[in-house]
Amino acid sequence: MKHALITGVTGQDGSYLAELLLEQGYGVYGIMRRKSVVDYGNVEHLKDRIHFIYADMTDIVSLIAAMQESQADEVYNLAAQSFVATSWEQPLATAQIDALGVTNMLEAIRIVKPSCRFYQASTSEMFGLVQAIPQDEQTPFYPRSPYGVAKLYGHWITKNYRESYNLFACSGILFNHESERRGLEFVTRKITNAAARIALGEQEYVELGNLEAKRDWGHSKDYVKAMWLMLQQDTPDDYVVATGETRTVREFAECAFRAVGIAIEWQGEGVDTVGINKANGKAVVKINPKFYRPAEVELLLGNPAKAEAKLGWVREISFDDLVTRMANHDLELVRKEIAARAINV
Ligand code: NAP
Ligand code: F7E
Repeated sequence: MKHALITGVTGQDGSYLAELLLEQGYGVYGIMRRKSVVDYGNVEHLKDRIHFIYADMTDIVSLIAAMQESQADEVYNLAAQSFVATSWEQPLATAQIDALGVTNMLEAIRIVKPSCRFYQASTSEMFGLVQAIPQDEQTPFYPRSPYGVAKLYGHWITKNYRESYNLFACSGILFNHESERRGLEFVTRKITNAAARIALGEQEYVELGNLEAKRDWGHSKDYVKAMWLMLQQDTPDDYVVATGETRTVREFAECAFRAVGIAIEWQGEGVDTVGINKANGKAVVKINPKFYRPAEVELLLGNPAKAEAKLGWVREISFDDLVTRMANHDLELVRKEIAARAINV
């Protein structure tokens, strides 16, 4: 039985990857941070099937112990402070976790089991102020946030350990991928959750920032397959994983509201933009400049040709399907909240 160690197992991608690896018959080990209240996050449903190890990306001692205990054949380094907006508020913590944390993990592998294969969660945020459209493995990087800068270090140190020590180390340059398990602060889930609440009379409107930012959005379940495929190849390499389609935040909002039965009509411009529910004339989307970023990534559009040709990777979940799944999930969640409240009254 192969052993895999997942850092960030409680997160969105960690949970889908754990499901995939368990299906493949792996022994799955997952790194968890100690919290005052035990919280399995997105892997609550798998908590009896994963071997949890308490560790932290900023503490190499704990990562060495995790390698010793798991004897992992494959490490998937998904742990990160992953919210771009927070990286301006906590630039040092972001760098410690997302940049130096990668070196800590690579050193732990080198010390304990250098034959172990390594996946690094790189990101389209490294392209930032894009130097070409679409972006592929040859596109120069220009990160626009402390998060993007930290991830660029993680990307290059992975490449460096591959070249310096002959480690089987790969980076997946993944474009935005979302799901029913996405954190509520990310724009997609913020919108589907708010749309569901508005449709069920639990909220009046949602406040957003830059509606014109464009993203290449896929589903996390498809993207974790690409991670696994990268570590099954004969040689280590880096790959862009994306859908090849881009849409604005505004388009995502229209689609999400449509999925819960609300048709939106836009009025006004810039900070005065308002999304109106056509059926009753009420504002359901407003702009709050506090959600603007100090430096924005305006347009991301990935070219996944290499991943498709070399890994045989295919995206299975379309954009419309992604939005519908998220919206239906959030409608169900809000209905349950309402029902639970009714029982408690
Ligand atoms: P996520 O849901 O935010 O999960 C992040 C995980 O990292 C959580 O399990 C979190 O644990 C853990 N973590 C944070 N700080 C840690 C630390 N100091 N030590 C140990 N664990 C720590 O992120 P995701 O969307 O699944 O993304 C997975 C990875 O892919 C991240 O590295 C992200 O930067 C990268 N990425 C994501 C996307 C995307 O669109 N989703 C695109 C490209 C790259 P807690 O539960 O304790 O907070
Ligand atoms: O923002 C705009 C915002 O926070 C998307 C992470 O997984 O993908 C993710 O980073 C866009 C930005 O994701 C709001 O300005 C407008 O242009 O959902 P997001 P992100 O920053 O693209 C990359 C690939 C990662 O690697 C990251 O880990 O939406 N936007 N209004 C808003 N964003 C948020 N969060 N909230 C708003 O109200």
